[in-house]
Amino acid sequence: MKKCIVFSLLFLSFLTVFADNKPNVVVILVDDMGYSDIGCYGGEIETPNLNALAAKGLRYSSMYNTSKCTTTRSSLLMGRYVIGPSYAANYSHGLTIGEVAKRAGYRTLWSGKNHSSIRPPERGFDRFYGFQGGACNFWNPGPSLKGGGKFPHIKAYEWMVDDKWLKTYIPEDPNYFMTDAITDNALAWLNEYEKEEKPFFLYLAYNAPHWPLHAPDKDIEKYKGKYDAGYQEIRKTRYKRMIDLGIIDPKVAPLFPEEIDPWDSLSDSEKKLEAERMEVHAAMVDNLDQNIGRVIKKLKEQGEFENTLILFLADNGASHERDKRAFKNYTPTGKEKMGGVMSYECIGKNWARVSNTPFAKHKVSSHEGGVCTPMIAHWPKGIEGQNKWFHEPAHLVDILPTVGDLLGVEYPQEAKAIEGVSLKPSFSGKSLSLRNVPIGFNFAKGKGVRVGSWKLVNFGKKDNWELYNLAKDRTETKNLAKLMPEKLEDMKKAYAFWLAKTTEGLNLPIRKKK
Ligand SMILES: [Ca+2]
Repeated sequence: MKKCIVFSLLFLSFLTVFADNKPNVVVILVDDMGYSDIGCYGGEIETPNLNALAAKGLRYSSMYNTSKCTTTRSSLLMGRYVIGPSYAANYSHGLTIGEVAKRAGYRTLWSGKNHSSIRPPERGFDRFYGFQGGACNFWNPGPSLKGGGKFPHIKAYEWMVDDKWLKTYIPEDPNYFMTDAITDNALAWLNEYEKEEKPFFLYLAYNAPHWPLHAPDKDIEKYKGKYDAGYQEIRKTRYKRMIDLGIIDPKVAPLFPEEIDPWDSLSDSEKKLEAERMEVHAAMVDNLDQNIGRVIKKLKEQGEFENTLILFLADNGASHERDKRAFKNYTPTGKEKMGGVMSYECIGKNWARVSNTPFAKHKVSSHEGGVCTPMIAHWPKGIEGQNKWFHEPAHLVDILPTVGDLLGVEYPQEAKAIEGVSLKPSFSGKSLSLRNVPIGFNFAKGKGVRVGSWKLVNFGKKDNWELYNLAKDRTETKNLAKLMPEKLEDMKKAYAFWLAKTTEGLNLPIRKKK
């Protein structure tokens, strides 16, 4: 540890000289969003700000997460694979991404969702606004309406607001909307630290478009009628748009068999409700894009945009969860305003599979629809070229080593080794370094490993592995397990190796399910 401290002190002494060259870093993580929801990945949802970042930056076609909120968010924090279903993690084995940035003398800021068991101010973050848990009512995360009254509040999580921990949080502002509030806090910090010499690391951890489906009326209004054509038509249209935009090659990425209920089997009232659900989902993504636009505007006003690395990605694929409208002790009357504080809606499995077009499955699956996320990297001073794609597989455990690499922080050897590799070579179109452990997946029923173009995957079946060559079959449509038994065995060994490396020496505490 002494070496590291000496190194850090030496590094800090040079920091003032090199401060101008060090980029700011903004990591934007969104929640339960499908691979093709945003415009620059083929979606019909209006996302002009993200599209502009993509047009001037770099898009990743095979970026992976862990298929679930809490494990993704913990993996991003620690630069290691945190696996499920026990939500077990050990945060004492190394540095958080905030601690890495802090070692480089950065101002470290985190606004939004946590969903790990650490407390951000104790683990490298100067400032934190947000909540410790998973899902919230976007209009009011507290346990009751202001002034009292029942409503679908999910769970009252611990919050930090204005640098104080609160057991629950009922906002004073009658117009409070969480996506806006997460941005407001981040912008206030950027104003507060504008004159400061040191660069900043900002983690914008949004919880949209996770259920419940909540959005401002003006944003929902834009999407009225847009989903009336139903699951099959919207999915086909998306797929065609992805081909037309050159995002996928239909020869190697056929549309995965749909596994979706026929739209025509729904009654008129069911169709209306289903279409409205997707309208609000679209509004939530649109609203996210508007908020990201506010951050971009601020960076431009402050003259920081050119030397800020912005990474945008999702924590898992679109969610199939909770098709039913009733929630715990709250049963809706059916008259609640869609998207409002009293409503509790989810897109459900059918729309989730549309959101994840052209891939298979959804959140918690290790198939591509669960684990593959869009990712945009934008950094005019650090990324060569514009409107580029990077096709090698990468995983969000790579983000911490990327930040360490860019900021010049040596990861302490005493700590459990990080498992990702730096993404910096991708910024100039070069291959990533060879990995010590392959990219792997394990959450509940989902298991998998990716080595080169090969992927082994299983969803809930005992030793019933599927094998795919993603170079020829990007959408996992041709299972080669029976045709290629030797390859299958090799990949099973790779998965076992990954699982052993991921868990070794951590003495993971197992959190019992309540
Ligand atoms: Ca999530």
